[in-house]
Amino acid sequence: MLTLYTWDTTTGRKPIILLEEIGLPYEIRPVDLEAGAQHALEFRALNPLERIPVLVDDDAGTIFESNAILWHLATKTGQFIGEGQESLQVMQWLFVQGGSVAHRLGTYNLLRGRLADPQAPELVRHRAEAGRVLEVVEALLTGRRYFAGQYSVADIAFLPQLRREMAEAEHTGCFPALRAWLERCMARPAVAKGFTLPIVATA
Ligand SMILES: N[C@@H](CCC(=O)N[C@@H](CS)C(=O)NCC(=O)O)C(=O)O
Repeated sequence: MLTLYTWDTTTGRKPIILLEEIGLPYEIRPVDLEAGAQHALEFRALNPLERIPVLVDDDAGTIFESNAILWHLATKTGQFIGEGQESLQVMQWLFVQGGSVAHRLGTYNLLRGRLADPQAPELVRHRAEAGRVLEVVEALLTGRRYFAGQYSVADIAFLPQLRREMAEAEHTGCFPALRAWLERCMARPAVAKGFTLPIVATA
């Protein structure tokens, strides 16, 4: 059995999308971050970092860190992991997303919501960093349909944050290749379901 501890956040949606793609049965255990459930003793026993998502795989053990969960499920099932050099690219983009892009887009999103002055120096700096990320992704997707050639967990890793970012008015009319990629991904039933599935206890 696969049990996913998660919540309705960009990071928390990633493994749901993949679980919907691969079609293995799984259960959801909501971890209400607003209520502080991530600090509960039982949850800390699963992830001492007190962060969602966490996957408990009865066949393999407990794993946290969203992109590690994606990698685990993809290698376990042999799906969405790429072949040959594509697989190397999949791993590369997982590390890039988790190691720097998540932080850059996440920090910018946070500051945008907090700082009223659009010219606040901190906001300007982070807008530039986020913009650089979006330009790199736009250039990449201008030459290919998905991050690593075929649709893979690399796309799933980037999807929730890039979807949120593209919904911002400031990007209206920009990044056509990124938007086309987003539409391709959103047309997949598992992706659409992964974004809308209620995060409620399923067992
Ligand atoms: N790099 C981690 C980030 C995990 C993370 O920051 N999760 C957030 C929700 S998106 C969380 O659990 N926050 C709880 C808290 O801040 O107390 C991953 O990809 O899994």
